[in-house]
Amino acid sequence: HNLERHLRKAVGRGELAMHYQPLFDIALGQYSGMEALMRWDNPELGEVRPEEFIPLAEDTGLIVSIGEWSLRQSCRQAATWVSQGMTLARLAVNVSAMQVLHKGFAQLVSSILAETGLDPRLLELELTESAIISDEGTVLAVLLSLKQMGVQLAIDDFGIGYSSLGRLKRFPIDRLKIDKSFVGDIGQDSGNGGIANAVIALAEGMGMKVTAEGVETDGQLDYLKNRRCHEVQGFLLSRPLTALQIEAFFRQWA
Ligand code: G
Ligand code: G
Ligand code: G
Ligand code: MN
Ligand code: NA
Repeated sequence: HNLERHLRKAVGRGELAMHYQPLFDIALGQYSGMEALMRWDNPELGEVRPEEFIPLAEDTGLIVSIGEWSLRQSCRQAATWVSQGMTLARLAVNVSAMQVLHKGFAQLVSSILAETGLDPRLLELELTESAIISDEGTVLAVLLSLKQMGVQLAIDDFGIGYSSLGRLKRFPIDRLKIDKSFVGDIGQDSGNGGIANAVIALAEGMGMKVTAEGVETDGQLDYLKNRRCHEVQGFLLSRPLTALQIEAFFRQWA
């Protein structure tokens, strides 16, 4: 309850910040975009981990306003970077199921794009499987509006939820992100990459792109490269960076 009280005031008090984790095209060995990740630093509580405050924000409904802040802030930052000549490639932003189902979500995205001037084709929204298992008609209509604007859609943490393959096929999804637990299995006796490999094949079969998250070792990177995974993300390549660190990253690499 204490946490909730603080979280309610976090946006207004400027305690939230966006960090950005670079993504890499495996075949080209090149930067291919970034994922925006929210951070919360409270004067009393210190840094609260997203694993702790995102579920609380979802349970209390606060995710609707906090998520709107996150989307606007990261689109504004990305548009600024583009105007400065940086090769953004792609900005991926996480959205919770409750945000997508909240009335007017597609309109909100459209307004934020218009207001910030970010090219819709540079924006990708990462949905969890819970977003696509909820009321099919409603979600499908929202996703189709987003696709019409040119926004790209990804399913995050793929494989740990309950989405049916039939529904996945009917939805306008561009990309699957292999959950980091399955990437962590690569090179372990348990699992040993079988699920990661299956998700790569599934994406291929459905004509979708595939990104592996949580890549921490050269062995995992080699495995994913050999199996033609398109893109990787993880501490091996880069941790999530502050906006200032991203600018230094661009000066060095892009
Ligand atoms: O960055 P980290 O792995 O700690 O994030 C933990 C979880 O919080 C992830 O599941 C991620 O999708 C979620 N998350 C991070 N930033 C945002 C955000 O801006 N909006 C929403 N809705 N979820 C986020
Ligand atoms: O659920 P989602 O995929 O949005 O969460 C991304 C989270 O994963 C971020 O909070 C980020 O900090 C974390 N992350 C990114 N790369 C790695 C990694 O290589 N290993 C681990 N354990 N976590 C990672
Ligand atoms: O600087 P950092 O610790 O984020 O980078 C870790 C490693 O990730 C680097 O040694 C490099 O091999 C790889 N890397 C980071 N950025 C790029 C990039 O833009 N292009 C390529 N090819 N590799 C990169
Ligand atoms: Mn994500
Ligand atoms: Na997520």
